[in-house]
Amino acid sequence: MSELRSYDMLIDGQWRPSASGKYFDAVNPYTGKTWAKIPHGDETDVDSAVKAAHRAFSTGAWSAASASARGVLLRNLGDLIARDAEELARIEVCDNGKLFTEMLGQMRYLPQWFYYYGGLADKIEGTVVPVDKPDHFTYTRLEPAGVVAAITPWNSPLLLAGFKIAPALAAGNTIVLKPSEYTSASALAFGRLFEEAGFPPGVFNVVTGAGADTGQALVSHPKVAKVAFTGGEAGGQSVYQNAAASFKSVVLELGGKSPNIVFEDSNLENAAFGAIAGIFAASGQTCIAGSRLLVQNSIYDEFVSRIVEIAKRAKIGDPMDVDTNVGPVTTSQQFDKILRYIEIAKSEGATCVLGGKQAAGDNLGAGQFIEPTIFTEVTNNMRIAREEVFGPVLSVIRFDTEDEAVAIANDSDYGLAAGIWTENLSRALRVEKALQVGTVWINTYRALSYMMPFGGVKRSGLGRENGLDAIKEFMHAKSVWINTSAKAVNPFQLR
Ligand code: TXE
Repeated sequence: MSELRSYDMLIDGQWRPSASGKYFDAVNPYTGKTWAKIPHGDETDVDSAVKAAHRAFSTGAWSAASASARGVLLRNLGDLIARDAEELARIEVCDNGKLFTEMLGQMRYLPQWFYYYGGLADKIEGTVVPVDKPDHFTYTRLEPAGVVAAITPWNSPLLLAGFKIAPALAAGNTIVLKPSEYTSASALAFGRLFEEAGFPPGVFNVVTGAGADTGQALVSHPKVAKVAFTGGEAGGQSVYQNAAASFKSVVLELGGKSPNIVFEDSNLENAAFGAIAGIFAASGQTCIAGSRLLVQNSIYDEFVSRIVEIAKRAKIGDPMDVDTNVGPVTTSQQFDKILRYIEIAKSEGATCVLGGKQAAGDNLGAGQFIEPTIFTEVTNNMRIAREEVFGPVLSVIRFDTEDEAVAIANDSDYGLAAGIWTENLSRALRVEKALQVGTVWINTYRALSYMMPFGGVKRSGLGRENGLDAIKEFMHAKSVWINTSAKAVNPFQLR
């Protein structure tokens, strides 16, 4: 995008600058240049957006709409996302530097969240309970929580927003979205589609700004009922604490240090592709990165040679070029952090067999690139095996037995995902059962669907996104008791 763009925020169906008039820069990680100006929302803007969402929730067209009518609007929105997929993908690449092919794939898939939850909106039923109290008829009604704060990161901005927005709207909630300060533009472009789809004003609002001020003000706002967050551990902890102060419930999708386990009886070619896809896709900037590759001793050397050969062929360059395999790192902070971890790994005694530095060459824009990096002889107590790097850095760890592989895999503060590569079905199922994680991929990696629950255990988060149950994360059951007896009851007795 050549001209400098300027965006407004979406509050109560209106496009506005921030109350303070301040803007911050959206910087293209490939060119290093500012490509857009984004309003810096503060507490005043957050308050206006939450109040608008609260009004839309409690009065007016949205609160009066039937679940079927909400479903129609969600499906309309899905159609509009499909229509604008290319433009939305281009905006995201300008902001996060990930490959255009990946972001376009995400934008073409995103409508499915709105079709799926649009279809589910009018299929959420309460229950009649055969209660053990005579002369009572009892039922539950599932009600929306209220105003949902959706807080999203920079790596897959709109896709991860869709995980939250589609089920929350289907359930009848209203939304204030605060996208990452590094990737705000696609949320604002997405906001334009709500009016066109027919949503009443205030149902969907976008406030842009940083986490520590704008994000915190949103989480702490008394009229927010529920917080759905994807991001790093520190941000997640702060969100959890601030939400607890006002008794808000949360869904937290945080980081990972996922083990990708290759047994000697696997299809080595498939496993090698799976290992590479697990870490170098998206330059490793994904929470589900298979950053710990556990390889059985008997095939260790052969397998390392295979993955080094494949990784060497990766084409580093312009993320808009469809032939590029590895794009730039999204932020300068992230770039510095990855280089720091590479130095830590070297100082801890890991062997760098590929990469290990900033990439050099033509067609590398402003140069914010890290070479695909592979460390061997990593042990699970090293920091490179314990802490989330969020970059194209793979740690290869040896194991001898199945039990040892499971013990290493589970010896982590995180529990988001894991991969298992074996042709032995019994082994696959045994190991899957033993792994303490939210998702297991067997002979595949990084597969994702709106239909499959997604989330972590341990420090990887709380709650689940996607799938049938995700809609209930945004609802609560109201219990209704009806006395069907004609008799007067003793007022001093518990019924
Ligand atoms: O995430 P943050 P950052 C990991 C990765 C990365 C680290 C930090 O390891 O190096 O997290 O990345 C908002 N109250 N992941 O700093 O800060 C923030 O504005 C309210 C994992 O980019 O967690 C943004 O909108 N909001 C990850 C969102 O939270 C707050 C994806 C995420 O930002 C807040 C990205 C606060 N106190 C990085 N602090 C994944 N799980 O996919 C921050 N925010």
